[in-house]
Amino acid sequence: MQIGIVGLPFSGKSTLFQAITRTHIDPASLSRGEAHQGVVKVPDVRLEKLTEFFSPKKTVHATIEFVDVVGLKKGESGSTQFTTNFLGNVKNVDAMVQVVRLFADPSVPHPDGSVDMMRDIATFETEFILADLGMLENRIDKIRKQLQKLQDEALKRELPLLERCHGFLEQEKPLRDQEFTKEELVMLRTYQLLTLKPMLIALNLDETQQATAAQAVADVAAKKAGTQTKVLAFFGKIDMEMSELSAEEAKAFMGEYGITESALDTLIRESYLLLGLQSFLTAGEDECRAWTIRKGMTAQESAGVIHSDFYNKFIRAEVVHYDDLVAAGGSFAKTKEAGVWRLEGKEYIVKDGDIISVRHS
Ligand SMILES: Nc1nc2c(ncn2[C@@H]2O[C@H](COP(=O)(O)OP(=O)(O)O)[C@@H](O)[C@H]2O)c(=O)[nH]1
Ligand SMILES: [Mg+2]
Repeated sequence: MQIGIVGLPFSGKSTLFQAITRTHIDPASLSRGEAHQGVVKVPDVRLEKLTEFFSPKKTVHATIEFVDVVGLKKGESGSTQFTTNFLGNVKNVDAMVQVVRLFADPSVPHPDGSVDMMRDIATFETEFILADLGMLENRIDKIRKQLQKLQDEALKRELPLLERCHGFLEQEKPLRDQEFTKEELVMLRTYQLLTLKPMLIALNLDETQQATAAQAVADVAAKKAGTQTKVLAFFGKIDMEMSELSAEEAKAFMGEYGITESALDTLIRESYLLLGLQSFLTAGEDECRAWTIRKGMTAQESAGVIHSDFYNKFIRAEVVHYDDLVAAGGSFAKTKEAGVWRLEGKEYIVKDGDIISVRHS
């Protein structure tokens, strides 16, 4: 599972990438436009609390992978060119964070000549819709020709679905906002459609624009009302400087700028949710840990994430929700007294924040 950071040239993609992965990319490799990927810890206050309760030897966070998607270039005409190389790179990611520039800095050029967030957001939407349309037209053509030669049941089911998708795109509706059944989504998966990928819009502001951040987010959110697209703001320059500080230094620094919560922590958590992921927890004196599962996974499947033996030899799961453990002051014994500690079978659907201990043979 991978989140792609996309956006116009100079919008702040590499700045964001370096801030969340806490890495420094060699400026020479940045200017050569090389792709970079990095694994990022998903911030989780629950894990901090469990670490307080159990003082474990080890605390392990869930992780997600980010990639700085490259390949978007300034075209002959002067405006941005969405090359097949770039679109091909985007196909490979599972969800996107689109960085949109709001910072004004005149020393940083804008490929389209001025800072205009709504225009830049629309540019991406249009290009992705066109790419999907082109792809679907080719495929629909091919299927129609094949069906004239031979009556293939799978293709017969696929054709009306692709035609429906084509219809939405013609009305400039991204596919992520349309309703599909599970089976339809399976059929569509092979096409790696760009407008079907979950999207988070991340507005990149200057430190001087803090007062207007909430309004900018509200404006874009209003524009995207009724869609699946999420919107948030970050402060590229400050966030990058902050990522180089220790935890205490970062706190003092945030205080100076009047920031209460790191925008990047929110962005990382939202990205994780965007992928349809959630965490269950394990807690004990050896280790406190967040494990990544997809929404809807059962207790047995979740146990298999810890170890394949746990899947094969699964008997039951001891389950208590994080909130209940906190209410019981961190004592499993007290959660039993309170009746919130349960034994669950194979088919139990694990919830975000469940603390689980697997009983196996
Ligand atoms: N003033 C200001 N400059 C920024 C900010 N974010 C990025 N930049 C600068 O804008 C330029 C382009 O940023 P970069 O992250 O390389 O953009 P990319 O082309 O999207 O990867 C760099 O010189 C950054 O230092 C910001 O929030 N404020
Ligand atoms: Mg870059």
